[in-house]
Amino acid sequence: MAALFVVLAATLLQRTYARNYTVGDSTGWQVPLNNSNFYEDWASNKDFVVGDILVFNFTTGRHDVAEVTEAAYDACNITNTISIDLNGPAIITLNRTGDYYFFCAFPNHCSRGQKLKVEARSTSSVPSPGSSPTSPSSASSLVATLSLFFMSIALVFLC
Ligand SMILES: *[C@@H]1O[C@H](CO)[C@@H](O)[C@H](O)[C@H]1NC(C)=O
Ligand SMILES: *[C@@H]1O[C@H](CO)[C@@H](O)[C@H](O)[C@H]1NC(C)=O
Ligand SMILES: *[C@@H]1O[C@H](CO)[C@@H](O)[C@H](O)[C@H]1NC(C)=O
Ligand SMILES: *[C@@H]1O[C@H](CO)[C@@H](O)[C@H](O)[C@H]1NC(C)=O
Ligand SMILES: *[C@@H]1O[C@H](CO)[C@@H](O)[C@H](O)[C@H]1NC(C)=O
Ligand SMILES: [Cu+2]
Repeated sequence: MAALFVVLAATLLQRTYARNYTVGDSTGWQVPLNNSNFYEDWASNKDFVVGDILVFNFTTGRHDVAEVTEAAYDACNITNTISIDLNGPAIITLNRTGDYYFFCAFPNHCSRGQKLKVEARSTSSVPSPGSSPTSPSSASSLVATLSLFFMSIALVFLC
């Protein structure tokens, strides 16, 4: 019974680690009308981790989602892309740590602000090959272990 609760608690915890984000929320993925920092602002208060999913919601044929290098991103240079998703909504899983650069490769959409940079950090549940024991993830691992412990205790007392 206790083992079942631990599994249940672990499942609940796990869900808090992989999140599904709709880029731009209700605005979706389009050329921002009045704020060219719109997507930067959208990302600024979020904490992305490996496993999180970005949903770029757009109408196929009006926009696209290209993953590009930092240099291409900074210059809005659409010549070369790492990958490109032409069909909306595009679903991209952040499957590695580090910076990701996206823009819409339609002419002038990037320069008008349809660009997004996110940084995915590692989690305790999905350690990256490069993470060391002194990395910040050890702190979140401790928090995860403690909350799992208290959640199991709480669940046992509830029954
Ligand atoms: C994330 O959102 C997409 C699109 O709405 C959906 O297809 C997918 O199942 C969702 N994934 C999770 C883990 O919630
Ligand atoms: C800016 O544009 C967004 C849509 O892109 C709209 O929802 C919002 O109301 C606009 N804000 C102002 C101040 O015009
Ligand atoms: C995507 O955009 C369409 C049309 O604007 C809207 O109906 C739909 O609810 C949006 N989906 C999400 C996940 O925001
Ligand atoms: C865009 O990038 C390509 C290589 O990816 C480079 O050859 C070209 O000069 C760049 N264009 C500009 C305007 O920087
Ligand atoms: C992440 O996903 C992309 C696209 O699906 C794939 O090309 C890449 O190999 C994946 N990277 C890792 C580290 O799994
Ligand atoms: Cu576009």
